[in-house]
Amino acid sequence: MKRKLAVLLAGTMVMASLVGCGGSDAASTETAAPAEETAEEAPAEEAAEEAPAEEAAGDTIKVGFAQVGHESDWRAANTQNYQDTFSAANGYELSFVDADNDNAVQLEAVRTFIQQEMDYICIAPIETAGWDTVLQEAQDAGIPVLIVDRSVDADPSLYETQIGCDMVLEGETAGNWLAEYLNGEAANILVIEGTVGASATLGRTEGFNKVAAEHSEWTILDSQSGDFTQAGGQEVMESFIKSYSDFNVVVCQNDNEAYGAMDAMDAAGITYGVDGDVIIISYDATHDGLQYTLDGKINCNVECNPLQAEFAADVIQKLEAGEAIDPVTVVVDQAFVAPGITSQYATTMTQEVLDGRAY
Ligand code: GZL
Ligand code: ZN
Repeated sequence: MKRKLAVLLAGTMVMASLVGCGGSDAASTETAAPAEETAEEAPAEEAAEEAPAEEAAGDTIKVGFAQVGHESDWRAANTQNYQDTFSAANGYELSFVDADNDNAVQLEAVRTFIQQEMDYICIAPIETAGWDTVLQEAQDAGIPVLIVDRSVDADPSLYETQIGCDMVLEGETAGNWLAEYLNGEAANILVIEGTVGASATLGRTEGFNKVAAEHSEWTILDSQSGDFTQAGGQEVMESFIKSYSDFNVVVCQNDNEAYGAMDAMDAAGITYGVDGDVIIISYDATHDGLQYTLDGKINCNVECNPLQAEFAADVIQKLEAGEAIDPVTVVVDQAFVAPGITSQYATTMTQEVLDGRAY
């Protein structure tokens, strides 16, 4: 229980920070916003004195991680990164639950972590909605919660921090690139969205639509959820092909959906990529997604780096030490385009760029 006292005292000073993530770049942190001091600022040394000697020695930290599932290559890289970071060698005991994209399973996993008296709980929320009650239960139990990867539509005082990419900016980047690439030409756009209600889906859609609204020559013909899976991408693309014949842009909200969409277009004899009839925009910039981009099959791929666990570990270490933490850590993104395309919004793919990627 003493650990939790140190934690509660520590969370009084807050700052926002940006962290670099470009796959192969070293993460850099700069303060993005001035520190907000709350009324009862507890000096860090006071909090540290509260921790008894044996805990200060750094015994194992028990972390429960309620992961979205295993729906995509991005998720697999994210899971591996958490398991590598929260290892026994690094002083952690990680309890990991793969919620298999099922909200009820994820909520149950968090409640189990509360019963097991975890020291910290990390949640990558499948959906933004429905979290207030269980977050209150965790807070009542004195267990600090970190919201990671995606975000929740809940009272921010119920969790310590949110770590993840700026999904709205990712959508805007995709839209801005398309406007630059089309240069005034008309676009009939189909969108294969991610999981319904996920902040990644909501943000990418909001950002892209914000740009689309500035282009009367663009029409978004349809958008349906492919649930961030390859099978989902293929199914949605197959139904789109049955309904629409005049589309020239397909936006896939992750690489696995793009692979499915490409399979469906191949089967229908529809060409895509830099030498095809259909422009493909994808998100995630995973290794295979960037290989397709290098091959000219995907025109533009907007990154979201899955290697985020060290930012979560940094927050936990700071809470353990009674230090100030940031309420939001934005994992900075970049974008990539196929060879032959130059863009103010994206890096042109080369084999060297692909070889330099960390995942
Ligand atoms: C993005 C992440 C999304 C990825 C998908 O941060 O939540 O979920 O874009 C993954 O690949 O399924
Ligand atoms: Zn325009």
